[in-house]
Amino acid sequence: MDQETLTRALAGLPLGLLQYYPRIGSTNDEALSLAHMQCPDFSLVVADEQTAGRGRLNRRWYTFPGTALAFSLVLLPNATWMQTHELTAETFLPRLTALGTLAVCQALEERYHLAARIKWPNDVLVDRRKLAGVLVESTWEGEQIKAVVLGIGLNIASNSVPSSEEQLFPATSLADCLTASIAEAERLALLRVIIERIREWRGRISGVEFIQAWQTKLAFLDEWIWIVPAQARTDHSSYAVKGRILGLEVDGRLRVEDETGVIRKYIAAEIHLRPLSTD
Ligand code: BT5
Repeated sequence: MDQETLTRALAGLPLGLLQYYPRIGSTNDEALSLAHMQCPDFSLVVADEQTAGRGRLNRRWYTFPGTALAFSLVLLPNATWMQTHELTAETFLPRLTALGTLAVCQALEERYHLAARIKWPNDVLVDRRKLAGVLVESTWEGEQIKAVVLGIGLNIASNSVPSSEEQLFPATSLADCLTASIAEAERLALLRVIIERIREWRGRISGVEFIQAWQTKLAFLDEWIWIVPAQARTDHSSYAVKGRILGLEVDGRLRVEDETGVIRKYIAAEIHLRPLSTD
């Protein structure tokens, strides 16, 4: 990949700036500094390698040279947008994470007929293995969100997958899912479709159809799984409880039934999900 092939592959998309880096710390950091410098809406940073890629709670995200997609989009949620959609910051940011995961799922389905699913809140799974992760970060001015950075990492080649000791959850790559090697042009074509889907859903992010589309893509829907509190150090924590995923609230909280039939609603920061068995 280089700036020229990237520019060509994304021609016609309504991007602000388009910046390519062969190697960078984190595309989210670069996008956040562009946002601080008041870059135009829908600016995009793409890298072929990240040396300090990160996930949630400052966990590492590995992007080995030329093996994956790693990119960050700057979205400017202007006041009109927020008001029109009657969304508060609490309900807005989870939807942006969903915007990323949903766009990735739809792009994978469209291009390769893969049944990709969202492991709430921010992972994309294929065959119950993690293929992509989404990290949303934001900058604020007082009570107002100034800019949102939507970062996506997606494993393309088999050697994009970190060693099993580095995987919090079993991981995979597009090449492994398709049992084929993925050409450079295909990596770029997939990037284009993901960005197109983000652009389409972005304008409809407040509607019920967005929540419905998000819900239909949920992994483990109607299944009993482990609900692990976010503070627990291990997945096998004695604090983990069994729950059955029922769906989503309109504000993006996950609705879960516990073993006694009580229905609980969780926000993303409170829990993570693990299947009962890893078969
Ligand atoms: C995520 O966090 O899954 C969000 C990842 C977002 C990465 C993108 S790349 C572009 C942009 N720039 C950045 O710096 N970040 C974004 P989380 O759910 O917290 O998962 C992190 C965990 O995933 C780690 O602790 C590892 O166990 C695992 N992991 C790391 N690299 C991986 C990879 N390439 N494939 C699968 N799992 C990985």
